[in-house]
Amino acid sequence: MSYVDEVLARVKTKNAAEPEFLQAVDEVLESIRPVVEANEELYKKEAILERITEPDRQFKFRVAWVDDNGQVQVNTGYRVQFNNAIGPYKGGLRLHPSVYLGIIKFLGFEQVFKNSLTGLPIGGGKGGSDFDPKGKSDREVMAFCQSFMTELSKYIGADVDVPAGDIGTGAREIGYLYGQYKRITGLYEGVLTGKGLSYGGSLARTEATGYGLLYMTEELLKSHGQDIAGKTCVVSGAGNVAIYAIQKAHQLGAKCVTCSDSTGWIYDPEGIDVDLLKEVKEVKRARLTEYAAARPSAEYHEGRGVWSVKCDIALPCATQNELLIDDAKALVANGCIAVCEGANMPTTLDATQYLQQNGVYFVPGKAANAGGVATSALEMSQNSERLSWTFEEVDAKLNQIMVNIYHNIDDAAKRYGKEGDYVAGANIAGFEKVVDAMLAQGVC
Ligand code: NDP
Ligand code: 2IT
Repeated sequence: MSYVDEVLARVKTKNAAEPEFLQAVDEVLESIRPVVEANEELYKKEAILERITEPDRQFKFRVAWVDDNGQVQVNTGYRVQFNNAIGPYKGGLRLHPSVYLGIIKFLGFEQVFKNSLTGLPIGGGKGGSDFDPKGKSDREVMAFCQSFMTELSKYIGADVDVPAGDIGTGAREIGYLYGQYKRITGLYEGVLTGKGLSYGGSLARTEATGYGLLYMTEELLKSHGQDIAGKTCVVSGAGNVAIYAIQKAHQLGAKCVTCSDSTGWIYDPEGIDVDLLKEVKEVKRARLTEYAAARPSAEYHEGRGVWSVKCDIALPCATQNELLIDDAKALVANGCIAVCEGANMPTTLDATQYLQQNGVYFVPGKAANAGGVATSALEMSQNSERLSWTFEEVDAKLNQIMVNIYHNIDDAAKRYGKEGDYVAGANIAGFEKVVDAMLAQGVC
């Protein structure tokens, strides 16, 4: 049995109840096979694959808080510190009822390679809770965040582990978390990113993941002799990533005709009205039915369905495993030429393979959505030097980082005879840097 197969079998036995984590490990280990085969003896002796698939440590804790009726509520909090070979642990906090250890581990594992691809000194981690911010008052969200941070503060620090936003964690939650960290530790330091602009946040961090996704898409198309202007895009999600992906797509001359949330989706043939979407989702925290009610050109549909709309480019920006094999078939049948993932692992393995086999350019989330964490690292730099850069400065760096990532993953794929396979390219390029640092630092 090859070393990759041996470790895959062991990881499957050890983590049998965590299908998302197994899916992420499977994809990475399968696609780095050629690198491992070329270094099999060394990697096996050093147990590189065992070490890279086992988090450095994971915390699981009770989060008790009082709701508006005076009732005590209990949630579970998590922080998985996956790998800090190339820098302090870095990764978001997800607040969603579906959160359990397997989700946080899959996200933390992906983050290791993503953060490596940014070219910046950040290791991989992830955290969150099964708390659902939906329908909660601001006071309830604050009570949860304060209780969550009271425990989390023991494990993080500006040079140790720097959390940020993810699903359900936006500017409001980061503010409450930061306030509590400061209160407990007395430290005014860059321990979180995605902070408000009045207390150490970076300009362009809010926009960064969506903008970065479009900078990647633009470079991908350019490298294949195509122009993003004039293209029709379908987008899923209606949160932070989706909103700013749509905004940048429109600035680049493309048209996004869909978005979605957890209950339904919008088809708007005139192009999504970003200001209205922001009002509905960021300000009112309402359903997409409100978007449709305010916009005569928009149709609202219950359930899922954005991938059935004819498009040139698909941008999944909601959550994991939201683009399935039948969706991939519909995209191919409708002439889609590119899928770039704004979310983490939104496309299932069989759907990914189908898209690639049918000539669709496919850029995985760990490369395509890396602009968010890259800009978080830029926020850390600004906090360290106690300065803040202009929007244009940060945006220009973000653009350059995304262009560099595209060429790095393209080159890595070519080096191993897998031209155009950006999944392999991203995993190989991300892996190489982390392994180099692990080997240099000895057994740990
Ligand atoms: P938000 O919470 O801002 O938005 C998430 C969106 O996806 C919402 O519209 C939500 O619908 C929808 N959604 C969430 N879960 C589901 C579900 N189970 N089924 C259907 N729809 C769902 O999160 P973000 O935009 O920040 O994150 C979106 C994705 O991007 C995630 O995969 C995240 O990990 C990834 N990501 C985020 C980064 C960031 O900087 N924020 C960086 C890189 C990746 P509803 O409004 O109904 O809740
Ligand atoms: O998945 C991700 O990269 C994020 N949620 C952003 C993490 C960060 O630290 O900015």
